[in-house]
Amino acid sequence: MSTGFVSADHTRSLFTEAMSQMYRAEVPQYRTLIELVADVNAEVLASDSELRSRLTRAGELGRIDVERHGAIRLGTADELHTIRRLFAVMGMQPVGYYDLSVAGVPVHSTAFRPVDAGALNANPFRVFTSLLRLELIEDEALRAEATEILVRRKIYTQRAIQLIERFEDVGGLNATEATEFVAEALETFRWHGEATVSAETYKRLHDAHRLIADVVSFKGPHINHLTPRTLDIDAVQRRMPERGITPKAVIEGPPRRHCDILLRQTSFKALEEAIGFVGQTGAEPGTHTARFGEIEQRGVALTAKGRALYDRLLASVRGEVQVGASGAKATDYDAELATRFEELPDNWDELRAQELAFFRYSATPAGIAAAVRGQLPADVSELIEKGHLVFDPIVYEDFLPVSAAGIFQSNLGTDQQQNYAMQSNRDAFEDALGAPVTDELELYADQQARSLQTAIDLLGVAGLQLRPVA
Ligand code: OOG
Ligand code: NI
Repeated sequence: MSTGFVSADHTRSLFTEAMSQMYRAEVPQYRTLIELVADVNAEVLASDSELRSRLTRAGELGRIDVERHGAIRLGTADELHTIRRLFAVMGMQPVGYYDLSVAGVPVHSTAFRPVDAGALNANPFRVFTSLLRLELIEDEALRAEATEILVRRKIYTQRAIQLIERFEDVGGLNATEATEFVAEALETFRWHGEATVSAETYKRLHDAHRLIADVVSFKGPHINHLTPRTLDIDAVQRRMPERGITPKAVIEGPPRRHCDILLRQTSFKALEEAIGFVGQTGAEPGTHTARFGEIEQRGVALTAKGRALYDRLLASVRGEVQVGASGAKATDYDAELATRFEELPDNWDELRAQELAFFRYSATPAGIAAAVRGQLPADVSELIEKGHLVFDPIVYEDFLPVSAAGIFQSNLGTDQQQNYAMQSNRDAFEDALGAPVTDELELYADQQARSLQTAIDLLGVAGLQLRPVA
């Protein structure tokens, strides 16, 4: 029986498109960036047939052109609670907890995203969502003032709330409601050229931390950047200046490799945007710098073991070479990064055999044919060797806290490196959210295990050792 509901995937796709259109109008450089990324992706796909067939097998090829992540920064627990309900309408759930206060940014965050493979391939739209930690504002009077400003604002339209409630009550939205919901939800993310505070208040908030001013001074959590996925981030980084865009000095994350791992990201400097402050009389408008452009390249998801190795190698490079704000030592950093990462195997077989990364297994037609004749080896590695089983990397769908901090910082200015003594506070975050965040490693492990089980069922191998050991 048809419910008359559209799928959450459909609503999310409509929303992604609407957001992209809005951002295109708001930030002209975004359009330029999208064009550059599309050119580079087309070139890579034309020249790298191995990558093309891998993406095709994974069902990922179709999503690359629409793949985006956005970022927003919220001010209160209530705002975070409602955003969870809003994203749920679009099939997006909170995955992962990121504490950025360790990097001097007074927020903690999660990523709202689809979780199952079908939904991810339909449209993997994700939003890195941060909550300001007001308790990290030292000046008590300023903290109280910021809190008071934030509790007064309403970042969701009344109609958006009604449609969220309708979704929760009946379990879905029809096509008309979904379209209306997208338009209403979009309002929350719109840029507003008028601040809700005076220039003097803005300055005090800004002096405490630029990010505090960005969250507290405005009507809502304007979308801060919208990031396309490229298949060759080095090429895009190199070619940005040809199109009048200046990237940050280094690419965050792992070095360039044959087997891409996790996530590499780069961004270009924030825009300076004109702002009208409350009570402003002079002809000279104020300005605010927050929004920027970013691109990303995604690779295989690492297991806990692989991730520990990644974290150790990255920390050793960062301990050795600090890149200055002007880009000093960027070349040293890149060279050191490449050298240190030689310790992490750069071929798929080793990454799999050493259980450093997650893979999706499938039975080959030859394997299935052989299974009919019986007598397949009951060992994953042997099945792979004989061509009965193949494995493909599972793409990393999440974020990296060190990279995120680097992205935040390059766009906040360099004088803002601050150390917060206070502990991370995941419990408070989840309380505000009204739900626990999902552990991303469990999602990848589950996907790997299920793919292997399906392949084994198809091959009819009994008593097979399930762990993919060497
Ligand atoms: C979020 C920064 C983090 C990423 O891609 O790691 C981020 C922000 O600036 O609000 O977007
Ligand atoms: Ni980002």
